[in-house]
Amino acid sequence: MSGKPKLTYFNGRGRMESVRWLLAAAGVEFEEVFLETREQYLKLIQDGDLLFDQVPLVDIDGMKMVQTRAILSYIAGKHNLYGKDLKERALYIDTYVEGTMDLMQMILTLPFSLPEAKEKNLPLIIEKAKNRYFPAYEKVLKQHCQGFLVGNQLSWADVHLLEAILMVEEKDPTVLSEFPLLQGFKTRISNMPTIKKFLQPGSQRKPQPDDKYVATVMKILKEAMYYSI
Ligand code: GTS
Repeated sequence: MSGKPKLTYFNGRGRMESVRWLLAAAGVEFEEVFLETREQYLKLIQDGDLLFDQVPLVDIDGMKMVQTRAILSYIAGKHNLYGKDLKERALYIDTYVEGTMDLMQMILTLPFSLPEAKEKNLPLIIEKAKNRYFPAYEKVLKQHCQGFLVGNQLSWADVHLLEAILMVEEKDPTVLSEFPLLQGFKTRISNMPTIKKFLQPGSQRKPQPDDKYVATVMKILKEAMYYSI
């Protein structure tokens, strides 16, 4: 075994994309196994690798971890991206990450929605980004004045917020126009060497989900994954 974390998921963003982002930001190389068939997924269940019969699955430091938040907290803690004390973790980093997760979750589920729900929900998501989430992070940056959301160094909260900003900008490129501090934040964090590398073409960052990705996930999980958000 190479010692590199091994990520098992579909060949697309989904819940695993934030894990890819965080490992990349920490400068950690990782391997990926892509699920292409239902048999592969059933075998993971049979082998006892999926505690709740769900992916993401990350093989790291001799552990087979499931549950995205648990995986992300472990990586953040291991690589000094999780604040300097309990207060920084709970009051700030966990809180900010939960906010960006709520925003990202709405976008992640969009491709699995029925066409009419998709049409209705996209403007609502952008409206929420502009009126709820981005004003909150703009305020934090204004009050904190350190260039980062928490403390004076990069944390999981910054990496997660940048991922969320880029996801929303793919849907509405003007979304940051009213948020000057977030614009500066985006430029600064995007230019940190490990993150800059991850943003280059050819990295393990995944593209926006297309119909093929949605069909593969649905074939493997055999679920009618229609969400009504
Ligand atoms: N809370 C879990 C996490 O965050 O890891 C949820 C994981 C989850 O629902 N995974 C889906 C799954 O394996 C795949 S996806 O939503 O990430 O595309 N579902 C199978 C099932 O039977 O629930």
